Amino acid sequence: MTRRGDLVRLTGVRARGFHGVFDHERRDGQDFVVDVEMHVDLTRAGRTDDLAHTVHYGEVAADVVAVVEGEPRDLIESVASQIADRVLARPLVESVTVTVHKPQAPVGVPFGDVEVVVRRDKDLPVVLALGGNLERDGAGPDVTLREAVARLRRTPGLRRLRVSDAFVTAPVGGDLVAGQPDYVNAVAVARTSLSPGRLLARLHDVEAALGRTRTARWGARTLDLDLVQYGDPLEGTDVRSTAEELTLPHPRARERAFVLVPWLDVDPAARLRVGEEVVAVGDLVPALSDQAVRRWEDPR
Ligand code: PH2
Ligand code: MG
Ligand code: MG
Repeated sequence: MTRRGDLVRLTGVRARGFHGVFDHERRDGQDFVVDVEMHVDLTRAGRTDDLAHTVHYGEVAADVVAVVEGEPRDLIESVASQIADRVLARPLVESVTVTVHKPQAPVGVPFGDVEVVVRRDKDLPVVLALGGNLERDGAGPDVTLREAVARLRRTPGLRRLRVSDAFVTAPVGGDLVAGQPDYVNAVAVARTSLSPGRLLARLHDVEAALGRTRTARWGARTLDLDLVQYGDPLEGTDVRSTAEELTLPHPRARERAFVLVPWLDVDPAARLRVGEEVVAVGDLVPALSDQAVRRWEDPR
């Protein structure tokens, strides 16, 4: 996947602050000028004309001013990195460059400007569920899952991918899945700088490349890649969304042994947000013992 060059750039935000190492800087204050450059996928905002699909530059400017006018710091480096952290906390921002200028700095000789530049990428944990129950070109779902993992590993912006064992699971979904073959399921955990929407688009691309067709909802499939959780619920960085195209956390994960058992396999400390609570995945699994899940064994 190529990184698009879409940006939102806000420059010259000016505010008074009391940052600096010298007493007179702490006492008298001075102006700081800040530029913020944000990588945001603007495809959707451009198409829909909807502010919800981009970052609100007015809110970003208010964040900048709050940091500049806030707790005095010795270094503009730390002012810049505080601003970067706040900007990155916005769900759609994938990376940010913050420049803090200090045009009245006590440099001691005539000078034009002094500035520091910090660049930060988003880095959040994600949980992905993999599944499939149809052969593809004569190869079983286990082979398709391995190929999917290889493609996920090659995805720019997705790092440190770790995958559970594969599990053979009975189809869950009552009448909707009646008569379907067993599934092979696995869970991958990774870190990402991609926004939820961009990550989902990548999952759809990998599904399509590996033979997924979308006919009946919950129809048998070669490959299903679902985004289960984005961000860390213990740190409050998880994204919650009720949007139809991407509901986060995955609304049915909590009741599906075919997701929770592999997740626990790859991360015994796994936590899932359930409403306002954050629960240990290990505490959810015992109630699901009626769902058949067994570790897949390579027949070769
Ligand atoms: N996926 C479904 C519906 N039912 N059952 C199992 N065992 N595994 C799945 O991956 C699965 C399912 C819809 O995504
Ligand atoms: Mg699914
Ligand atoms: Mg899906």
